[in-house]
Amino acid sequence: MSTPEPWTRWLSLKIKILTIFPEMFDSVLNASILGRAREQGLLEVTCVDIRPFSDRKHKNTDDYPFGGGAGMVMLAQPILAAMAAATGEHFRGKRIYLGPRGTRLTTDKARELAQEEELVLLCGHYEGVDQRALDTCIDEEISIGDYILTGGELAAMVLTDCVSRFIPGVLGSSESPEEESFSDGLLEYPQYTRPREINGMEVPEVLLSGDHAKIRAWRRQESLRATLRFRPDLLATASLTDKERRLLDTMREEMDTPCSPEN
Ligand code: 21W
Repeated sequence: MSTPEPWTRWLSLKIKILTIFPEMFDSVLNASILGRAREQGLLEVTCVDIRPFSDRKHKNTDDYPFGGGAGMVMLAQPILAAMAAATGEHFRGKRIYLGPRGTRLTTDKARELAQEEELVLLCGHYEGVDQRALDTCIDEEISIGDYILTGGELAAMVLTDCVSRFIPGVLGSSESPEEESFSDGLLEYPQYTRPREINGMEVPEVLLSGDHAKIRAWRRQESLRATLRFRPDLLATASLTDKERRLLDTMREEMDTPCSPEN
């Protein structure tokens, strides 16, 4: 057993997920980094099944939309009751609805949500949720991107995963949530591990040199190259030195030059 880091006691995030499909969450929350974070008590995630809160005879959670149209709408009553049970009397946190019209989830938003004591995530399913439930028990509506899912459950898992990385101690002590793609506005550099050669492909020599200044410079250069190639839009807002901007100009010229025996 390793010695616990000093922060294991004083910061933890509680997340309650309101859903009609609690079983969808089991494998995701128990595996890998999230599973470890929960074992360490850094993250407390519980799923609240909405269905038992329904006061209808067959515990229905949805009904036909007033005004007609395709699909079903989730009932306000079981959601309001489940939310009341999840928040109790002295709730101090944020109640979030995962929905396609919400504001887009970003790294900044995830960092901000990790500062909360408690989050309640409401997952809709089918064609959505009775607006009166959203109006009275939701603080914020969040979407994970411009594509249509079948429900909010996968979005709640994405949000839980990406918020958890900002809880101190969740990542190993050598990893930082700020050193990843997007945090400094650039994409990540390519990585290599053993063996040194596979199918005739070698690991870039500099990574074997042991010269850490040279390795850092190479990685920065390759981050710039990857960003130029895959997400050139990010370069407009990345903080770059004049030297780096000149390097990018050279890379752009190389990209525009077709490969031929003459050049
Ligand atoms: C899809 C719910 C479409 C509602 C009014 C008139 C949560 C999501 C979801 C879903 C509709 C997220 C309608 C990105 C997503 C989610 C299911 C709209 C049709 N309403 N982030 N017609 N994309 N999706 N219903 O889909 O719950 S976060």
